[in-house]
Amino acid sequence: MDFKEAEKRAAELREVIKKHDHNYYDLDSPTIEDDEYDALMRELRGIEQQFPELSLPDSPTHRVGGTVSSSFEKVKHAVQMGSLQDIFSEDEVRSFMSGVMSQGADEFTVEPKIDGLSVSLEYENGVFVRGSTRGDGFVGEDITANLRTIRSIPLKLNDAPEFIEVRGEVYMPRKSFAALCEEQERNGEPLPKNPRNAAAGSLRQKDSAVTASRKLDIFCFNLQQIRGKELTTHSQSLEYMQSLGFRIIPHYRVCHTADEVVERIREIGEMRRGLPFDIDGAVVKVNSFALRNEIGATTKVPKWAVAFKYPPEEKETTLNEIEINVGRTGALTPVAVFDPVQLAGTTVSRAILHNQDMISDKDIRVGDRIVVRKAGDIIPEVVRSVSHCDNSVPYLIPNVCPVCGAEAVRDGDEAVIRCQNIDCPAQLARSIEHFASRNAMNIEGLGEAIVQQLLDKGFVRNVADLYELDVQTVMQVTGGVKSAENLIASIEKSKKAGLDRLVFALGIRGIGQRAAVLLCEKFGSMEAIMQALPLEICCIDGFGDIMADAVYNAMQEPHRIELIERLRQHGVNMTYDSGKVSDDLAGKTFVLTGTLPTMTRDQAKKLIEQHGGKCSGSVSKKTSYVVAGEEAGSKLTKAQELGITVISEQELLEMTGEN
Ligand code: 0OX
Repeated sequence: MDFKEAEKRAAELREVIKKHDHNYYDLDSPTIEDDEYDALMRELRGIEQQFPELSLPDSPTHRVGGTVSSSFEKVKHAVQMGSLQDIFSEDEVRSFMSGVMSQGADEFTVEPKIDGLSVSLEYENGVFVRGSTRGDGFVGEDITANLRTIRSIPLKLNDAPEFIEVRGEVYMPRKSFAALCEEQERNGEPLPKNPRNAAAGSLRQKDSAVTASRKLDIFCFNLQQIRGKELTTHSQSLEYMQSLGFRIIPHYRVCHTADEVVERIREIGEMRRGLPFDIDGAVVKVNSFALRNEIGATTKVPKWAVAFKYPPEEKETTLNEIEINVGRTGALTPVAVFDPVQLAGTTVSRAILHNQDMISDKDIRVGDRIVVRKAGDIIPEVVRSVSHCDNSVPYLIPNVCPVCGAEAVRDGDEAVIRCQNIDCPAQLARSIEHFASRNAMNIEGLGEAIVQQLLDKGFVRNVADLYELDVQTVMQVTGGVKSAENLIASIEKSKKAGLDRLVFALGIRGIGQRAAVLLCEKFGSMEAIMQALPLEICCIDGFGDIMADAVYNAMQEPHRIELIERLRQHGVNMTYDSGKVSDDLAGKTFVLTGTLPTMTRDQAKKLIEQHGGKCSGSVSKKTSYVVAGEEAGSKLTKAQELGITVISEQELLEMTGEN
């Protein structure tokens, strides 16, 4: 491709990607499969690598990857990013209202208060040039690279003014939070406390690829500065911001009386549990910019706005016990066990206490009356201790492992305390459970109870021992022949599991399923992964230094080397099969459109890739074939315009020798 063609194609791709981002993030109505989206991004990245001049600052490729400098630059905010005065009762709302009304205010907005992190976004001639945290309201930190990874933050505005700065709240949707918790749990990492905390941690990542993986989102709610456009009210500015491409605060309403304002606050409160993100209040603002100026601000907060805080759903109960769980990586996790209470629709009786700092800060002791709630409506947490009982003492996480009695020490500057014994039975049990789990080696029938019995009876000491079990032995723990036979068959079947599953099953810290696939794609075999140097691992897109070091160090541990060798001897698969069948379609790019007679799009895509071909979501001169089914739309028309060969499913099957 020459420069002119590349320039044109890059512009096309940017346009298409932007449209899909808009459909996905702003309209909640995705118009492309994830893998097709990835293919578009890959193509654009390829062009930009070949022609770096085409890597414009507004390109969506800048959303992912790249490492930012080791410390964030400070940013002085031209317009102060004030916080809000909190109020807690309807009486206080009414008194705020009468105060501002006496100064002439007759129009207000009420909007949800998103529980996230305030950021400022600056655009010069429509291009996103800088994003920063609120900091202390006067000086924040430059987190542009990380903010670029949030797809709902426009990198380029439609019909932009000369300069605009908007303020918004970055948050982690409850769904992303639940997924992150699940992943952290699978990887044996500490759980984030709540969506807000998780969003904060994600935004302050040194490696923006990590931010990108966290699926953050934003709502914009304030026009900080603008040059080249006159606006007179807040609601007008929200509409204008929306027209520029910003995702603005939802459910806001313009109200005219104190009754209307109170009513809207109640309505937002009722919506609260059903929203896909956390809110902790409603914000009431004077609508007119001119009046806002007249009313003014204190050094900290504007006097023309207040935040009404909803009481969180909290319950009081008694803390009966603090249990210590020992995880796969030896981390000692204290768990509060309390009298059961109903919260956000379920009965809860346990909550993770995270670490010693949290327990000490809140001075939580066994026997206390405590207040509990659900963070992000999902994860139970202890909010505070209400009262201690007589003779109680401050709680300290033991410095010995409760399971094996070995020393447990605080891990560097992490808050986690870990059991130091690599043969700790609890660590072994958790790591065998992880090895057998559905997303790892998928050994059906090897749950917690069976693993514990196998360990207790001394039948296994590590995962390699599983492959030496026989029906006779297993029967002693399962009780029946049939179940023992099934378990042995399942263990046998796991030998053929994909290498990515095995890499994930090994339980290397920080290496989840996705990272395992990436390692396999890059190195192809266990042997190559074991020999890989941190520098080679680090250049995998999506990997940072920490992950690379974790893999390298894990592969130097003598016990792990021995374990892998034993697994190999037992016939466990050690090579990566990407599913490739032939190279018949190598170098060819296909676009699928319409409904194919027998195959789904995913099946057709898989078939093409198995034969070395590539699939793309959009038709261009680079497309080799368009596979068209019934009701093929604009892609078919475009193929015809560009003179690209259009084939049927039948012809595709013939090309791949499948028919
Ligand atoms: C929120 C939120 C925060 C801008 C001017 C004064 C305070 N978390 O959702 N802040 C503001 O307003 C700022 N509005 C919001 N909706």
